[in-house]
Amino acid sequence: MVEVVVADITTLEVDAIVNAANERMLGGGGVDGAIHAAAGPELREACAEVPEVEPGVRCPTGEARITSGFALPARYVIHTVGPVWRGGDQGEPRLLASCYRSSLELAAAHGVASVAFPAISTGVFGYPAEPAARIAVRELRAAPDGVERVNVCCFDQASADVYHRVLDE
Ligand code: AR6
Repeated sequence: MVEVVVADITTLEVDAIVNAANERMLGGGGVDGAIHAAAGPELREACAEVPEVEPGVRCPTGEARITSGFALPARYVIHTVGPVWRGGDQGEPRLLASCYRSSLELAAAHGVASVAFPAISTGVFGYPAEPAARIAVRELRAAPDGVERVNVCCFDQASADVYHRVLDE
C-alpha cells in the first residue's frame, strides 16, 4: 500500500528513508542536504567508504546504495541518483523507474519493512512532478514481498496533491 505523507523525511520513524543523492554521494542540497544534516557527519564518512565505480561515481544514475542512518530515526538510508531532466527523451523515465526499483530491491534485501521515498529528481534535477509521480506510483505499487509500508514523503501539500491525483487515476 502506497501512502502519501507531508513531512520532512528526516523525521520519519520508518526502517529506511531514501535519499535523492548525486553520483558522488557526498551530500548536496535539497533532501540530500537535509538528510546529511540530520544524520550527522558519520553519514558522509559512510558514504565516502562506498567504492567508486569510476572516478567520482559511487552510485551511477538509476542505481542505489545503502548505509546506516546514524542519528536519524530511520535505521538505514538508501541513496539513489535520479536522472537530470533533459526534456524526457534521454532515458529519464527508465532511469527514474530504475531508482525506485533498485531502492526497493535493496530495502527487501536488508529486511526493511517500512520505507519512505522523496519525490526523486523533481527538485534540483528538474523532472516534472506529475510524470515523475506516475512512475513512482507504478513502481512503488510493485514493491517486493516484505516491504509492507511504502510512504511517499512530500515536502509540501502541492506535491502531495499531485500524488493523490495520480493514485486516484
Ligand atoms: N523532506 C522531504 N522532501 C524534501 C526535503 C525534505 N527534508 N527537502 C526537499 N525535499 P531535490 P533531486 C523534496 O532537489 O531533484 C541535491 O543537491 C523537494 O521538494 O532534493 O533528485 C543532490 O545532491 C523535491 O520535491 O532532489 C543532487 O545533486 C524532492 O525532495 C540533486 O540535489 C527532490 O528534490 C538531486 O536533485
